Amino acid sequence: MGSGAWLGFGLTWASATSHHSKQDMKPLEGKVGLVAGVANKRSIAWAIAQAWHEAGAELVFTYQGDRLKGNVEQLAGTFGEDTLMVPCDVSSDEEIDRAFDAIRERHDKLDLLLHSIAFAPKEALESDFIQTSREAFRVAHDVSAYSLVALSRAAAPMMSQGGSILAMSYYGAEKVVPHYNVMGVAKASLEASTRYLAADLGPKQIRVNCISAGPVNTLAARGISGFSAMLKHYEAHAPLKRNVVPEELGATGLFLASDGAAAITGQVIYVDSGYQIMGMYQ
Ligand code: NAD
Ligand code: 0WE
Repeated sequence: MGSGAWLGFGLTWASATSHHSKQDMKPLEGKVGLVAGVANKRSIAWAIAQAWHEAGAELVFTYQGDRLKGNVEQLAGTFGEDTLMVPCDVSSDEEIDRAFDAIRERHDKLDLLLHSIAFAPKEALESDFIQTSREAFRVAHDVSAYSLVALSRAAAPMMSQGGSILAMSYYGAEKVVPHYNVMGVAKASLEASTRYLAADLGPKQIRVNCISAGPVNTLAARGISGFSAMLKHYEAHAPLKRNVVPEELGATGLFLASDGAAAITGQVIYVDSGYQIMGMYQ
């Protein structure tokens, strides 16, 4: 009989014998997570942070710069006044080093890392892909893909009990999506980086996965011309005939961080109402 077997008095064996049994614990109790990419309450990073927090994780937040400091303080502050928030522009090695110095001062280990960061210069998302400048290509790949490698390298030595690294991708990594352009190429690099990192870090029981999300109305999506048409397109053509909601990205982010996903690494999990399976539209 398992340790969770019914004993007949409203108690399981585990809860009768321990105040902190595994059965009573939230799935991420005792875990420490780093969340990179909260800009505001609509951010996908915030949805996943809320799911991780509700599951019992203690979270640290990094933000891009002073412009977003207030937003992150207001949101993450609701998790407790002592929640650690550190600036980290991921295009700077020095800022990444400084951020991890601050994290090591507070925490002696890390279990979870969320990378929810992307940027390409606006003009690269407006003209044809063939017009992409050397500089726009460099910036898109630096901020949106290389940063996962850099953050993983900094985080891994703190993940001494294993860990889960999660990054956000999009369908434009594998198929041409008009105007997504160099961001699609950078997402392809992010997904390939996920596989190579998973291979490097697997022996340390650190898992690395991507969620490929359907379109969500966030700051990064706002101002993309034709974005509301894209939401309508998914509603019309995705198998589930609706768009994804941020809570669903939170739930999958929690699953991938939890023991339920203990043997899943190097994968891209689609949270897109099934859109990715379609080859022609009905
Ligand atoms: P968002 O604008 O809320 O988040 C993007 C984040 O990237 C912001 O917090 C911004 O500060 C950060 N960032 C950009 N450049 C940075 C830098 N140099 N250093 C540090 N941080 C930097 O938008 P979002 O939609 O939540 O985007 C989060 C992730 O989800 C991105 O990787 C995006 O590609 C991905 N994604 C978004 C959608 C969508 O439709 N919104 C769909 C699939 C995947
Ligand atoms: O990854 C993204 C968008 C990321 C993004 C957004 C911006 C807007 C502001 C990266 N760089 C910038 N640069 C800016 O100056 N998504 C998955 C959302 C998105 O963006 C699109 C999409 C979708 C979906 C752009 C064109 C077509 C589809």
